[in-house]
Amino acid sequence: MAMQPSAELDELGACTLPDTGRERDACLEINPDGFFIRHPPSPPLLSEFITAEDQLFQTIHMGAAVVDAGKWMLVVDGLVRRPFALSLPQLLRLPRKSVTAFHECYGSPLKPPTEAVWRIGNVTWTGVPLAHILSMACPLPEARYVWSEGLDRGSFFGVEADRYQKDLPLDTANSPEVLVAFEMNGEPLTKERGAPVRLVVPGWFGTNMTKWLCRLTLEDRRAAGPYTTTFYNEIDPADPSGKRKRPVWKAEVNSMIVRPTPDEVLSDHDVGVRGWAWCHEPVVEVQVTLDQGITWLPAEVETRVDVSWQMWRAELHLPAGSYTLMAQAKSSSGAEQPLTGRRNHVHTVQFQVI
Ligand SMILES: Nc1nc2c(c(=O)[nH]1)N[C@H]1C(S)=C(S)[C@@H](COP(=O)(O)O)O[C@H]1N2
Ligand SMILES: [Mo]
Repeated sequence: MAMQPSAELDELGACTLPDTGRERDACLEINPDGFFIRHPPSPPLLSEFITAEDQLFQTIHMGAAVVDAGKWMLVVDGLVRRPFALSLPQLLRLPRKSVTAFHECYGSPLKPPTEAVWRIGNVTWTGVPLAHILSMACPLPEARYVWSEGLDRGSFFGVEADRYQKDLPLDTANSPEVLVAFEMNGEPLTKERGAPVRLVVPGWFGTNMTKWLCRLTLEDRRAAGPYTTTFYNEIDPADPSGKRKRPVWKAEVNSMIVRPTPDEVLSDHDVGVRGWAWCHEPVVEVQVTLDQGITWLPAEVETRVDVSWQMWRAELHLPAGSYTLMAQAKSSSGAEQPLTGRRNHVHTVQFQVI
């Protein structure tokens, strides 16, 4: 029989709350300080299903938190009946699971989302389902959002913040694939990935996956910090008035071409085209064109594993010539990549057959 949530907390020896803000004492320093991006390798180099740690992009707004794992704790509070704090050994005793998911950065929150940035990879995360942790706290009926806080602080393009803070609607927070994660690809998180613990929200843009996680607070409204207000709200491309904003939450349908590589010269007339496609929901169709979209040929799309990216392939027989290849993915609700002008527009690769 499943243990009652509070019995599980007692069994773990989880403590009642520390004084407000004491969880932040686990941050020893911010080092290096300031904005940092590790750019991803170009699409042809992302040919493996699982992206290795050293091939996966990194995005850090204010600086990397250096965390003392011995002092680290996760506070769960707000609109709950049983607020509590867990140490790292206590977290590691909870039931864990692994989820394979694409990992995508939305791109700069300072620029309009008109260009493709290819900050993408696909990895396996291991952690405790967030739903499990939330259920131990017995959320009150008025709770609607989970606010998450990171131990980092500082400034990002002139905007000061005393913490990185994001929010998730409670129904998303309770989906079984959302994790309070401590491993990536079977290894403990590195400092830059958010060690010792980060949030992972498969299918949602990376910005929602708070690194150096230290606090989860249940609230009845959205969070009001810079990372949920000033940054990471965009004009909803589906709004006919072009004014309505929406949070940068679910990743849109997208794809990229891995083979042929840009400007490749192929002597074989049988050309194998390969790429990845991904979306918060499964990708059901990919088509390719060699004539700017006048005629499209279907590609074969692999089934998704958890929330992974999906390989697609097309075998073409081509006479000698110069080619411009484009690929377009469609997701299960019928969303398609736009042809131009948007961060997820179709990828184009030019190559030659001789
Ligand atoms: N605490 C904290 N979490 C954060 C960030 C950050 O700056 N601070 N950057 C976010 C952004 S924009 C992205 S895309 C992902 C990147 O995760 P990665 O660096 O492990 O690839 O982390 C997110 N989580
Ligand atoms: Mo990002």
